[in-house]
This record gives sequence, structure tokens and C-alpha cells, in this order.
Amino acid sequence: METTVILLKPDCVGRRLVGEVIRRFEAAGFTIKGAKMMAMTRELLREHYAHLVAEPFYPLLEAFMMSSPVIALAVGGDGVIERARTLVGPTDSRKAAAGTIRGDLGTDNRRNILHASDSPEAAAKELSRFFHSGELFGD
Ligand code: IDP
Ligand code: MG
Repeated sequence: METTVILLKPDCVGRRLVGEVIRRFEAAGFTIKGAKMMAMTRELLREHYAHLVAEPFYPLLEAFMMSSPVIALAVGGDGVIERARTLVGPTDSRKAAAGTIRGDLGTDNRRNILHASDSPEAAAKELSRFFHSGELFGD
């Protein structure tokens, strides 16, 4: 069984969509293996979004991700890393198909409800970035 990292972003928490998003993962057959609410720091964001730090939109992304706490989830299931990305949809919510989480609930290319690990390598790094071993359950 694989585990991926989902971050419920400030727009998700602020718009009270936490339950709806978790419901979709559970309805797809995935299992919550860890959950925590946390305030993102500049340092943690620079590490998590290292591939974007040089982008012109990075300051707005940083401000958005620090505008309220986020909820980090470890989500387990067969093929969950790739299947979660399919469930989530593409980065720009305006281009995401109906039926995807971003397509149904997101606003634009920054306010897009959630993060999901994009590869097994990223999932492994993000699990250790956001969770201690004692905070993961179920296997
Ligand atoms: P992903 O979340 O779909 O994996 P990434 O390219 O890893 O997309 O970007 C991380 C996050 O940075 C996005 O989810 C979004 O919040 C923000 N972002 C990405 N591209 C843009 C952009 O062009 N403008 C504004 N924000 C962006
Ligand atoms: Mg990404």
C-alpha cells in the first residue's frame, strides 16, 4: 500500500470544505493514516515549494499558504499517489474538469484547495517533512 501527502490549503479550511474533500478521498477507497493542523512557516514553504521559489508568483503563493493554518493528511491506498493526483485535477482550477476536486471546488491557479504529492519520491520526502513516525498509523 502506498501513502501520499495531502495538504488542505487555507482556501479549503476557510471555506469549510475540509469535510467534503476528506469525504471524496474516503469515498474513493483511501484511508486516513495521519492528520494534523499546522501553520506553515516561510522556511518550510521554501523547502516544500523549492521548485517555485524563483517564480514571480512565489510571494503571493507564500502569503496564501501562510494566511491560515493548513491540514496535513497522510492518505493510504493502492496506487494512491497517482490516483490522488487524478482525483485532485490539474493546478489551475479553472482548467480542471468537473468531477475533480479542483474543478468542482477550486478558484484559480493559486487558490486550488489542496496539495497532493506528485511522485513516489516526493511522497516519501513530504511524509518525513510533515509527519514524525509516531504520527502515522495503520501499518
Ligand atoms: P500542483 O499543486 O498542481 O502540484 P505546482 O506546480 O507544484 O502545482 O505548484 C504548487 C502550487 O503553487 C500550486 O498548487 C498553486 O497553489 C501555486 N501555483 C502554481 N502555479 C501557479 C501560477 O502560475 N500562479 C499562481 N500560483 C501558482
Ligand atoms: Mg506540485
